[in-house]
Amino acid sequence: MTPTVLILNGPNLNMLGVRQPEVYGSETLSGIEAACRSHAGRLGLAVDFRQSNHEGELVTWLQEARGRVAGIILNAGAYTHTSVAILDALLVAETPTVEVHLSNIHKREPFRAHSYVSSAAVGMISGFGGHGYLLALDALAHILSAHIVSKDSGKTT
Ligand code: CA2
Repeated sequence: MTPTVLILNGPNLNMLGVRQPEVYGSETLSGIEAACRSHAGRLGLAVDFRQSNHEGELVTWLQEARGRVAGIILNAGAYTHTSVAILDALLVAETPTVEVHLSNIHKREPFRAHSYVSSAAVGMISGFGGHGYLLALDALAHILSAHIVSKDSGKTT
């Protein structure tokens, strides 16, 4: 069965391409979704792509990810910097997670430099615009293939 990657997007990311192109670029979220779907297909992965402006909905989707998806790509938007609830839900999910940000969060206001999500993620990609989602898919494909190899060889990682 084709492994599924859940790609979750937090508040205001539905406004991409409509406002603030100087910060977030001119790509729309549906353009990023289309690029993710074709890149994931090349990597042998399926994509479940979602966006919500509601913290609780993101938490519920992360809880439901446990055992259902092989990996998670998370751009929690502004909740990155505020949400212990999303961090806790990620810990519940126990699924390899790559954190993504369109902008370089270390080059902006100091409050954006701290992420609650990072401590539950395998790693973070920040500052490459929509291309960051494709880099995150590459990273997850690599992690998942390493898992399969280590399971087959009986070795633990
Ligand atoms: O760089 C990122 O991807 C962010 O996660 C985007 C969040 C921001 O709060 C984080 O610090 C970094 C904001 C997403 C808002 O997106 C908009 C897009 C167009 C117009 C207005 C907001």
